[in-house]
Amino acid sequence: MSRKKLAMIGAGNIGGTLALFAGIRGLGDVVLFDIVEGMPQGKALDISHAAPIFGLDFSISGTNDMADIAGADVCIVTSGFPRKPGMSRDDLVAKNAEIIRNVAAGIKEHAPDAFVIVITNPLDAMVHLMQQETEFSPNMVVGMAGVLDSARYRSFLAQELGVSVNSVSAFVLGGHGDSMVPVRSYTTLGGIPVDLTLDEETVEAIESRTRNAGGEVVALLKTGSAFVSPAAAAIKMAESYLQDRKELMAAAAFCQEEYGVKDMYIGVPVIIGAGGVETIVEIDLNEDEKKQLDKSVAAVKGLIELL
Ligand code: TXD
Repeated sequence: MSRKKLAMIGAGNIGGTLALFAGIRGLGDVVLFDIVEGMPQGKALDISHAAPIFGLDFSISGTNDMADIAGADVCIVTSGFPRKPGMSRDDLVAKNAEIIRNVAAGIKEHAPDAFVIVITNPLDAMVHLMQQETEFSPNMVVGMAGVLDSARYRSFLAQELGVSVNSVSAFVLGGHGDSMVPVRSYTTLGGIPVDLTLDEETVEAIESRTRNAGGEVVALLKTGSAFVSPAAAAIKMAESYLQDRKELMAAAAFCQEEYGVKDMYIGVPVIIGAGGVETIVEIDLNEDEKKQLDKSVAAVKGLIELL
């Protein structure tokens, strides 16, 4: 059985890290595509030199020709530009929308059966646009944000509690922006509700830090945004698809009426398997969480209207 093929559309900070992680996790062969001459080729060559050291058998190539993504099983899209200090994710809309339209046309032509994971910001608007432009079935187009935001929430909680990250279960729903919704009522330390383990003020502070975690990294890096954790999050999603793992995770999925959301992408709990986004899981939210989610949906709607 031939290896799967993953196409990384955009070979920048996240794209290059995606390629490396895909190789380390043995997900399949990798093609790195970018418009910058030579850069994807150079990154692919460098990663191929690491393969013998880690004993990784996969082919990896870089290209400036979109046709080389032909037949990809998974396309992970980071093409676009990251925020600079002081920029909001919304400031990226016009700039990145044009890029996503071009990329969508290429994926539609060369990888019509691919599961498409969009990372480019502003995420919820870009994944919505990707599905519209490719006209792929919505279950085959998903946005990566919730896995990252949930991981940030879990990381801060685990640090505060002094426990293994494996013992903290949490997820963040809604848009990938300041209005994201850490769902405290489902956040537990090994099944123990977080409200029984930490005081209200501490949890509030952690949730606020989670909302701003991307901005915190941008402010420290000054010349770019987070790239290791976003890449890890997208690889987790690709793995669940390629290996039909049917893992539950938070992701930007197309809601037709779920959570009262009509025909748009928003971060919700989903099951990802060989059918792509196989199920959107509806959970009961408390009044405050419902209010926060409605606010987040409105913020995403505003972004989509800018497209
Ligand atoms: O959780 C999330 N979804 C966010 C997403 C987490 C972190 C970063 N987020 C966004 O991902 C960020 O705001 C950007 O919009 C994307 C990619 O971030 P990255 O840090 O990888 O940006 P880079 O290093 O600038 O890489 C972008 C690459 C760059 O090499 C460009 O040359 C390329 O995109 N690019 C293109 N590639 C292909 N096709 C076209 N048209 C194109 N235009 C630019």
